[in-house]
Amino acid sequence: MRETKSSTKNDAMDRKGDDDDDEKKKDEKVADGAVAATRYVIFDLDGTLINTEAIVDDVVVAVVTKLTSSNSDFQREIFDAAEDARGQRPLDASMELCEKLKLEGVVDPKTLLGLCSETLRWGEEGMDVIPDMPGAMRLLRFLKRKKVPMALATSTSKEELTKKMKNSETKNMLEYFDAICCGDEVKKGKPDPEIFHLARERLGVKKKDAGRCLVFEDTPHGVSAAKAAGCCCVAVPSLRREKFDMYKGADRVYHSLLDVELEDFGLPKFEDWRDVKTVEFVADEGDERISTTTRKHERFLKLERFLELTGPVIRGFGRGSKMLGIPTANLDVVPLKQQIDKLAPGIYFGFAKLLGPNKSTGVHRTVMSIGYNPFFNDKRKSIEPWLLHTFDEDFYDETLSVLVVAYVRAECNFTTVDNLIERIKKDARVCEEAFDLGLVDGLDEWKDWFVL
Ligand code: ADP
Ligand code: RBF
Ligand code: MG
Repeated sequence: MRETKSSTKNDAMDRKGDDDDDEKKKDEKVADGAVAATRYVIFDLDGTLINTEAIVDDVVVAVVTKLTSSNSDFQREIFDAAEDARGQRPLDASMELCEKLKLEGVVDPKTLLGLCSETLRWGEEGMDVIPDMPGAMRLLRFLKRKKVPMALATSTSKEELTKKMKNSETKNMLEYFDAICCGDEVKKGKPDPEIFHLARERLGVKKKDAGRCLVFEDTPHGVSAAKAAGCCCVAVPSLRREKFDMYKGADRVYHSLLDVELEDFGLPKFEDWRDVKTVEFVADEGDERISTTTRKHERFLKLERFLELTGPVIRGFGRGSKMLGIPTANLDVVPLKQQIDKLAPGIYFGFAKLLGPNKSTGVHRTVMSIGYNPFFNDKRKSIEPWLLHTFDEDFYDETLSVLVVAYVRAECNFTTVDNLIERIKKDARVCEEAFDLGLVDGLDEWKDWFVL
C-alpha cells in the first residue's frame, strides 16, 4: 500500500486545459504528491457503507451449524470460512464454504445458498438491524457538511435497497445522496463500469471529467469497475489482508473508512482528529499510515459512541508476555461479535476494570488491539487489552470490562519484533498523554461505569 503512493497519480491532474470553465473555478490547490483533485464522491453500499456481510456471516453460521449439529469449535471454523467467502457472488461464496468446511454429503452449494437466502429476508419483521460500517456516517456527514456532491452506485436492486434501508442502523442514509443508482438500472453489473458511468452522469459530471469522481469500494470487482469508468478509487477491503493483492488497481487502499485522508484527493480534510502534541509522529518502518501532508504529532479519534466490552479473560496465543513483554488480557470475540463489528479493526485506547478478586486494583487505562495482528498473521480476530498497571499475578477467567474510548491507528505489519514493541509502547504513551492532557472529553456520561 505504501507503494501506491507513487503509482497513484490520476490523469485528471495532468489534463488541465480540456476541463470545463466551471470545473476550473472549483479547482483548489491540492497538496504536493496528492493522488488527485476530486470534487465528487461515489459510494458502493454493501460492505462499504453498511455491514450486510456480518449478517450474512451469522446466517451462514446458523444454517451450517444446524445442518452439521456442530459444537462451538466448529462454529468458529464456520465463522472464519464465512468471512473468507465475502465479496463473491452468492453461489461462488457457497461453493467455497462447502469446500472449506468439507460439507459434501451434507449439503450442496445450491441448496446451502437457498437455505441461507430463505433466512436472509432483508427488511422483514424480526431481521437483525444492518449496522453501518465503522466510520461510514462520520464520512457521509462530513462530506455533506462540506457540500461535496455524492452518489450511490449499488449492485443491489431498487426493491432490495428499500428493504435493506428499512432495517438499517441509519434509516435516512439515502438522504445524503444527490443521486442513487441501482443494479437493476444497468445492463451489466460490476466489474463492468456501466453503473459508475451512470452515477457520474447523474452527478452532472462529463465523461472526460470522470477523474474528478472519487469512488469508495470494498471489493476487487468494484475497484475494477470504478477504474474502468475513469474514476479515482479508494478501496477499503472487506476481504482479508492476504487478499489485498487483489486491490492493486485502486489508487489507495485503507484498512477502514476511519483512516481515509480526504485531503490527499483534493477534498476537505477531516477536523476531528486530535493531536497529542507531546508525542512525536515518526513513520515507523512497517508503518502503513500514509499521508502526503506531513504530520508532526501522534493523534487519536474519539469514538462518537464509547463501547463497553465485558467478558471473562481467556487464554490467547500465549506470546504477549513471553515474546513481547507486553501481556494482553484477551477477551473472547464470539459473544462480543455484534459490538466489535461496530469498530474497525485497529488500535484503540480506553479504560479497563476487573470485576473479580482484582476489583480492588481499580480502574486502569488500557491500550488494545482489536483485529488480526498482521505481524503474527493471525487467522482469527482477537481483542487484546494491555492494562497499563502492574499486577502481582495472572487473572485468567476473571471478568474484565473494557470501555473503548478512542481510535489510534490501523494494525500494522513490522519487520522486527522490536519495532512492534516500540510501536505498542508508543500507543501506550498516546493513551497516557491524551488523558493526562485532558484531551478526552465526554467521560462524564460514563461516570457510573467508573464506580466499582
Ligand atoms: P495470552 O496469550 O494467554 O493472552 P499473555 O502473554 O498475553 O497470554 O498474558 C496475558 C495474561 O497476563 C492475562 O490474561 C492476565 O492474566 C495477565 N496479565 C498480567 N498483567 C497484565 C496486564 N498489565 N495487562 C494484561 N494482562 C495482564
Ligand atoms: N500486532 C500487530 O501485528 N500489529 C500491530 O500494529 C499491533 N499493535 C498493537 C497495539 C497494542 C496497543 C497492543 C496491546 C497490541 C498490538 N499488537 C499488534 C498485538 C500483538 O501482536 C499481540 O498483543 C500479541 O500478538 C499477543 O498476542
Ligand atoms: Mg494476550
